[in-house]
Amino acid sequence: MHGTPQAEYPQRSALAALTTGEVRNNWTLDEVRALFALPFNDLLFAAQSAHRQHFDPNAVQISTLLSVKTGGCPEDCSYCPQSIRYETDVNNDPLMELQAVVEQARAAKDRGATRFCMGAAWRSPKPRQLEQINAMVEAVSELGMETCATLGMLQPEQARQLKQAGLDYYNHNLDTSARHYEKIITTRTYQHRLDTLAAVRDAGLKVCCGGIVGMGEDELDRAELLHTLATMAEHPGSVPINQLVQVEGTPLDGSAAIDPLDFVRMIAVARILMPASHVRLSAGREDMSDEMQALCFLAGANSIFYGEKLLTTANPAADQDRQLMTRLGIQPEPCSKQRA
Ligand code: SAM
Ligand code: DTB
Ligand code: SF4
Repeated sequence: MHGTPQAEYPQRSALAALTTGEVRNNWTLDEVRALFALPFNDLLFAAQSAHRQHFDPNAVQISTLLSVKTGGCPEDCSYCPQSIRYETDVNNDPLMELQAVVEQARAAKDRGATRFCMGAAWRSPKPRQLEQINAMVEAVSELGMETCATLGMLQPEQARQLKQAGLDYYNHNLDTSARHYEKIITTRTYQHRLDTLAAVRDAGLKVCCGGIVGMGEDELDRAELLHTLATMAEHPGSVPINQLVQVEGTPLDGSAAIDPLDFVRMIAVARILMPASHVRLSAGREDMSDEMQALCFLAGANSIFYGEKLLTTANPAADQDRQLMTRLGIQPEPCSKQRA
């Protein structure tokens, strides 16, 4: 069989440009689509090369999630078991007590997590609720952990209060492309999400923003989501890529599963577009083989949620993850608060 001569390979020089790890905010949608169209090996080569320009390729950042206020949410996100509109097994629990949150954070730290992410099933926090969250942020910071919160939409003043309390990251996902979004959520708009992200960034908080795949979107939707993230004035410091966790009772339960290699492509394209950001292999790892996760790390994922629970659904057991990391020679990334 005659191979294609290297010199004639049309994408060779374009591919080399992708390996440099240059941080760009001017990607075109066509460029993003072309990345998705690359042969798998070329894509993974470029992603891993870009990754190495900015990160230790054998280190993964470890975050632990805690749902500090669970269920009963008025929003209609059709993937979410915490919406009051869908009948799921999730209980409605009030906001947790400060001491209980601190105990969970300490336990997560003892198990090796460096970031503690507190999630609340709200459309947006009320003033009294934000005061209570601020107290949690202060207490978790005092443990020497990085803090993250995801509480729904924020006004600029609320973002400033969280910053004042010592919050490091705020998670607020775009979830999908602007055009697919309307099929997933009707109670808040894409623009609401962009406004919250602007408030978060303007307050000096680090942005954690990504999306979900496996919600019936096509490749163009995935390209558009990543294009929106990668053309922000500043890339989000943390980009969670979630695979839909299908939960009985939610409208998206029963959605067609995506090809695992397409999930890996999503990670690789995110890595190339935002080479200096942490890309989190986020929800959905319970449904992924070790081999698929290894490919995600090769594609440039360098953060995970650690601990047997996400917010309301299962995550791999901590010892299972430790074993996987040992098999791959992956070390936990040191905490930025301890490095200083
Ligand atoms: N209520 C707040 C909000 O939505 O802004 C914060 C918590 S919410 C659960 C945080 C994110 O979790 C969502 O934006 C979505 O991306 C992700 N998420 C929720 N349910 C999920 C599921 N079943 N599978 C994958 N990701 C999910
Ligand atoms: C993110 O992108 N994924 C996390 C976190 N940010 C808040 C949430 C995943 C939730 C999965 C469904 C659940 O456990 O309820
Ligand atoms: Fe509520 Fe957040 Fe779930 Fe949407 S994703 S229903 S806002 S908890």
